[in-house]
Amino acid sequence: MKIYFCASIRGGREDAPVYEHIVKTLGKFGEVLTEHVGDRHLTDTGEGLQDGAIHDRDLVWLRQADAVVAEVTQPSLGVGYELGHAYLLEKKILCLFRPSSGRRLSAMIRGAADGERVQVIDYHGLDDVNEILERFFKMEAR
Ligand code: 6K6
Repeated sequence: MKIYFCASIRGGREDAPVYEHIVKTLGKFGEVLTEHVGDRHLTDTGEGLQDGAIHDRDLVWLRQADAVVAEVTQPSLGVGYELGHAYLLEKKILCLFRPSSGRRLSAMIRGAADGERVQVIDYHGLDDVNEILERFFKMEAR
């Protein structure tokens, strides 16, 4: 199972510890192609790649992925772009959103959910993540 994890980078890294926890938990379910997104020490210089190289490499990984998991609480243009691609590539998608942030999730993300191939789950904290992922990947295996 190849998993593409998306979360905000230049959109803001305030939730980086949350991303790190999700990436660690995702490791139980498969190979996370984008582990670096969960690295709380990631800086704005990133891995030293040009933006074009990052874009092209990430889209190759996205095509290879069996499932896409996104933390969407912090709005990010990059994550929205990746989710649009994943949707059109007919990937199985799980978006995780924390209502306690006080934000409202974009209608283009929440409105894409069909409860099966595309799921948007509201969660409250790190303790919820494992169970949500177990349910998602059990459905994925069917
Ligand atoms: C690190 C910090 C700033 O730039 C970097 C290096 N850049 C990236 N490296 C890998 N993936 C990236 C990078 N920038 C964006 N992405 C992809 O877009 C990731 O897969 C994230 O899911 C998403 C984040 O988009 P923004 O718009 O929040 O940066």
